[in-house]
Amino acid sequence: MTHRVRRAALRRAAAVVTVGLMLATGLVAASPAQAEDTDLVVNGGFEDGLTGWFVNNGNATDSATLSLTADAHTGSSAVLVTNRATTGSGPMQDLSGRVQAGQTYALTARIKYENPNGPATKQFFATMHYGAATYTNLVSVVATKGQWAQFNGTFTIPAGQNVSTARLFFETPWTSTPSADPEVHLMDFKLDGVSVVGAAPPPAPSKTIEVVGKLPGEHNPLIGHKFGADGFGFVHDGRVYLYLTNDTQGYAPDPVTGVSPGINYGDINQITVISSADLVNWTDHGEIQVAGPNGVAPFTANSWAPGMARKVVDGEEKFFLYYANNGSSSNVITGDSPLGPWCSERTSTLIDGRTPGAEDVAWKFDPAPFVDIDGEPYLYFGGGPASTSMPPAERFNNPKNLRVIRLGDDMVSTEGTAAVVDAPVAFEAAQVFERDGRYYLSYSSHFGGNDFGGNQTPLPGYPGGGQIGYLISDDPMDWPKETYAGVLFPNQSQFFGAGTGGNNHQSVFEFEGRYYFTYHAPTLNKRINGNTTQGYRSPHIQELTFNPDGTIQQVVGTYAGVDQVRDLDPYRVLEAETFGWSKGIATTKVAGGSAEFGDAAPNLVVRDIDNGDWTALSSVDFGGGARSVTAKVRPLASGGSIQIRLGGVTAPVVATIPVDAPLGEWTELTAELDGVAGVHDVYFTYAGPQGADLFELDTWDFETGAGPEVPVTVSAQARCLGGEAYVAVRARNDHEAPVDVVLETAYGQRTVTGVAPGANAYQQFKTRTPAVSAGVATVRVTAEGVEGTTVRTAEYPAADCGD
Ligand SMILES: [Ca+2]
Ligand SMILES: [Ca+2]
Ligand SMILES: [Ca+2]
Repeated sequence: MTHRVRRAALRRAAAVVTVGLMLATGLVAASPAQAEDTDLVVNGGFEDGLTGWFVNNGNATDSATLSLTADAHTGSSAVLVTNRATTGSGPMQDLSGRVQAGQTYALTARIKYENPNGPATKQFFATMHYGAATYTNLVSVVATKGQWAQFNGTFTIPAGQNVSTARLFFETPWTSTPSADPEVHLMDFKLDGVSVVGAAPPPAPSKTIEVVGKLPGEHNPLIGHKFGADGFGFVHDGRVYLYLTNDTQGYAPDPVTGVSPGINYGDINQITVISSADLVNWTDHGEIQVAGPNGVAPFTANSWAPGMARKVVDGEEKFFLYYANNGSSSNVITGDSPLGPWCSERTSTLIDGRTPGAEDVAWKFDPAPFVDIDGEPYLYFGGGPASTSMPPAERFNNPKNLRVIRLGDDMVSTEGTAAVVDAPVAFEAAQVFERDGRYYLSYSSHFGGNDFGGNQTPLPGYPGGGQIGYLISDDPMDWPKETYAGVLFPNQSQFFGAGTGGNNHQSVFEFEGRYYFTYHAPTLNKRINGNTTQGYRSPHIQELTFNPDGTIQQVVGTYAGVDQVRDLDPYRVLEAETFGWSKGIATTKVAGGSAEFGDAAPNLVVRDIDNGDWTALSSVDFGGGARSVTAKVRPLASGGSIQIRLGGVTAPVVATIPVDAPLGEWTELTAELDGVAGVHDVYFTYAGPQGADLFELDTWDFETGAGPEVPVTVSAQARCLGGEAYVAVRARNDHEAPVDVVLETAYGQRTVTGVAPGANAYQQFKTRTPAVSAGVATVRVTAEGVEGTTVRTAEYPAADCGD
């Protein structure tokens, strides 16, 4: 529904500039139309129990009991309101986000009261509670005792009314001391058939990132379709999991300007999880609803700066996800796997003002667990302003705002007293790893100012503002200032330029014998909005290398990132929400488990697929040859298709999957992939009618079918002729019999039949431009007596033939 509305809105916007075209192509049928009126009340007839309803809680004294009654006006049930404490005590529904200022709505409902000692008639109100304390009576009715009365009226929300919270409830007229005459003011009543009909709610603005946020060939940021900060790397079973503060949660780009208000950490109560077995192709596992009323730990409000640990507790392998409940406390939830499912073993926060040794820590946040090789678990945390009792120079240089405490064997309790981590110029983000029997603690440095004794110059060698420093110790509990070892990463703005400064938060993990350093930088935000960024951060990884004495070589931040540690094996079910690069798509969690990661793991689908959008997998090893690829797809519009290309988004199409199944149903569609062999970047490009939401994608499944192949040697070159760029492609027949060859580039295709053994098929494709960027040519070869097609690719470099 939301989708359809949004599409219609987009079409309306497009109509302004392309009316002529639309008339010419007959698309005018999609002309602007008033959105249809909609009933904005959920379960207004109480046929679905009390879903959507709760007791008005506008004042602390409001209270009542809601239950279902079979004495319904319509259908088989209505709500019965009893034990009313105030005149406002009645059933309420939250209409926030559904009603709009300036709009007129029609309200109907049925109400009945029956108390024998009550008055013969009684007035009731339908009332809206806006924001903190604005109450507006919308419609009233005078009911006759024992009979269903009908609310039937309209109301217009004033144009200037803030409707960011708007809650509808039913009540009796106000009096300050209703308990003086409860039969008149606090009678039980029944309610049924509630409806508020009016303009459909405005669609939520799209959060889809339309730019290519991670450029093909580059490995930072890790993902280009959403944000994520404070990454914590965790290795389990051959995969790297990265847990991230969900910066996308409050991202709300203006539909016209594309600019979002600045990040508001208070909006964030989810943790984003991505994982990879190769450090380039990342799977989006979606968000964990950690905090807030519907969170795993509803007694916390926020979930920032996650940290993850594994431990066998009472013979059971468990996973513990620590997070900051804003600056006030830290907490932990427990998972059966790195992907959940999650539960809370606690009913109050793990680290807070009551934690011994943490009393003086201003911000009891950024919890980073560390389980030593002997199984002893520790938690590092803390940050923020230094104690004002220190002299200014000490507040600046040695603020003593970080802590370490032993965790209980259950991982969800602490033991003993927290010890000070005396990290120079410390601000936040303590994290520990072990290497060769020594412990390394990295942390983020502060930016000076009043919280740290005013602006001062750090002691020689101490970090400047917003850098990552580190300490080396022999004891995970003992961190005097003498363990300080230097700056391991300067501020990210030094590498990524204007708009990328600000805070940082790092982790170090070991994966297959190498050490890696995670950090964040608002580089995707910069690609969307230029140098004026709004604070939305993206995860990055660089390799961490050591000097012979164990100190760390300072990390250089790059868009190139780290090497892909292994090729991707395509011969299994792959989640479509795994990709190395993407453009214009979004993901969403769907019901049911993951085909690749198991029933207990969340499953996502790729959505918001428009003509021209694409996703790509880096370094896929097809080995001796692929036979086919199958997409699990849900068509949303007719005429869509998926093209498979090797090596680039404009490379020749090697296979096409027409998405021509029934709309709205999940279907598996297959295309032949005869002869695609060896290692390639695989691009899935999506095509279909412009302006249509084409389809959703769940999984890919490649089948191997290595058959006999025709031996050929292929090459491609870019060259200049008379100031114009050409792409030349050559295929030599290494087979013992003649072959047919199709040479193809982005600039054309040529078929050469009957190429003799040892001879070449050759074509020079005219680009009709003075310059050509690097690309990939495809060669398809067939021979009599050999089944199928042999497909080979050849890369060519860029050429500039201008001047
Ligand atoms: Ca009913
Ligand atoms: Ca899109
Ligand atoms: Ca999926």
